[in-house]
Amino acid sequence: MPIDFIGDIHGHAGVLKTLLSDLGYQKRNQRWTHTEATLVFLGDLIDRGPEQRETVEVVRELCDSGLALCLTGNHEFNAVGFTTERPDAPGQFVRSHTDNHIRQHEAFLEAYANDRSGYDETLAWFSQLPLWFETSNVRAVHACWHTPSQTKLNHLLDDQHRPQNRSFFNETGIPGSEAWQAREVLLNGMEAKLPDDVAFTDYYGITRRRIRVNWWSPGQTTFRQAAVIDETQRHVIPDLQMEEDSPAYNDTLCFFGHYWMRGAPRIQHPRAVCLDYSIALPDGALCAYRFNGEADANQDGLRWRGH
Ligand SMILES: [Mn+2]
Repeated sequence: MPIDFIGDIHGHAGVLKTLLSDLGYQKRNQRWTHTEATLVFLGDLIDRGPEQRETVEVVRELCDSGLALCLTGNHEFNAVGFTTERPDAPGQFVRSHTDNHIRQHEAFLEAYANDRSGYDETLAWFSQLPLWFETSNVRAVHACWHTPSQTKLNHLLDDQHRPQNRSFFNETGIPGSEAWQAREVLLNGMEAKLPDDVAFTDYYGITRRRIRVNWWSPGQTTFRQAAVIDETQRHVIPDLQMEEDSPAYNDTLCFFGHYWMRGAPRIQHPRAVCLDYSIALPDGALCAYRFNGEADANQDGLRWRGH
């Protein structure tokens, strides 16, 4: 049976419903049906967009119908972390309540402002979403497939890669801990620190000392080559040699989201396919891939919808 993978939705329920209809999913008598495919969502259902609660409801209905599985994204982790006190720092939260973090999460909080039990129940659902999906011929994760990080988290997860209990959020919420680093890699992607005394100024004028590492393309040996960044901004990254080359994924076909790709969706690598095409932006798209068991992804498998 084919599997449809769907990238980051960020509160755009209307576009999601259109794409689901394109893919042949129908809601009849309160129940979603499809005769020949199932779904895996790659996480980041919430934040940024206008219909966050509705997005969660649609995805949950599909999961409850037995048609879909939803992975956790960094935004679902952060939603749970926003209410989880840090065991190493009582009174502080795993997702700190800085002005910036509150602003990013405000619309989600607002959507549940008069419904405490709906909010609690949604966070409970988020807190049991799996961190990755794996069969013998396909894989999926929100940001980065990285076996060493998965191994480090295994003792906190059940056999379907779901947090066993709150200890997952406690342990992965201690900044700098081994579990924290492993969770960061899977949900936020790999980063590399520039040499001491080296920094660059990003598009928004923020001084940065780290880059997001492209973990899928081969042949990247400098920070400039390995950075995941809009092509128009690549020149601002120092063209210095990295200590280690970036990983160059070449294993079982893996789908992921997270990276805010721009332009028309395209297969950038036959085994590592990003399905996040920035639906949160006015010219972005919500992107899916219909997987039929092939070893390498092809352009014909991509489906998408814009605003
Ligand atoms: Mn993300």
